[in-house]
Amino acid sequence: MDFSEKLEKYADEFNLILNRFCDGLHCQPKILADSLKYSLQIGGKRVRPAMMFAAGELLGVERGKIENFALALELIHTYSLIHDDLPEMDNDDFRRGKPSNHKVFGAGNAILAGDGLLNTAYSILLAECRKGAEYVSAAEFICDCAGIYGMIAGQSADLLYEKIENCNEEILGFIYENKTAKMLTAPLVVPAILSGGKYYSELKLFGSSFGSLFQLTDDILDVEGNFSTLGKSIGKDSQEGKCTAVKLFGLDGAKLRADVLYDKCIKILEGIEGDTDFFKQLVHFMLTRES
Ligand code: GRG
Repeated sequence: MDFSEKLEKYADEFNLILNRFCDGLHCQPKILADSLKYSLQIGGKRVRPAMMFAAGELLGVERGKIENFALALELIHTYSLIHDDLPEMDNDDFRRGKPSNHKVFGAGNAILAGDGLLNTAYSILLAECRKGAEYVSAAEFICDCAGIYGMIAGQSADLLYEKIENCNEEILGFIYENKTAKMLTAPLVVPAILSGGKYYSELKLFGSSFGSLFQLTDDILDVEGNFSTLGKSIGKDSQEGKCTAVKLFGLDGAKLRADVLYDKCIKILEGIEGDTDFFKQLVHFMLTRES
């Protein structure tokens, strides 16, 4: 099976879990359930669940042990996209190739949809905590990645440094690490914790480097990408004066840094025993992606 077939297989397996979750959503009023399902089911690459499933296989952790963590993580990721698209944040009318949640349901309902997804993710994680101490540690790790010392801090810095000219490499590193990389480290570290700590440090470091590469290519695609493959508006970073790698280093400088991060990711993977081919190809996909 080649890389894209494997990614699709993981995404299909995850979508079964997600669809089962959506079928069980009967909250009232109906618009609340509709708005949650809309953003969960309009697409998405499902990179985070795929990474968690692949890391589970690498470390010998049963799928059943990680499924609910993958679900909670994708719920948190989807909430962050809904809130990120709001007029007061990134103000994006499109997400995953479709109108953003607030364009369909209005800003008030979009805020509630995001709140609802975050809240439900925490309920799922809390239920996992009943299973034992390592589940508590795994749940805590996800909460830390998503919270005020993680993604929310990164988003806050991202907003703060819009149009502020003294953005520098250190600030950019903080934004990359917190806004993007931590949510891509969680799917690797959760299986590591559940396996009793196998390759914990290596996978954490890999997640951080891979996450930075992910954001770097996102910055590059905002300049060079196109709407039809990306499914969201292009050119918004420079319109909004965001602190990005392209702004700091230029397009070529950003691409050079992406190559350096690619090499770093591969080197970390080479220090891990077992079949890391999926991750090596994922890194290559990220470096060369168009969507
Ligand atoms: C609102 C607290 C809060 C945080 C928002 C996710 C995020 C933080 C901002 C989105 C803007 C952005 C481009 C972030 C970095 C990269 C990223 C997370 C892209 C979207 O993730 P993908 O490509 O999306 O995995 P799909 O749609 O495939 O799930």
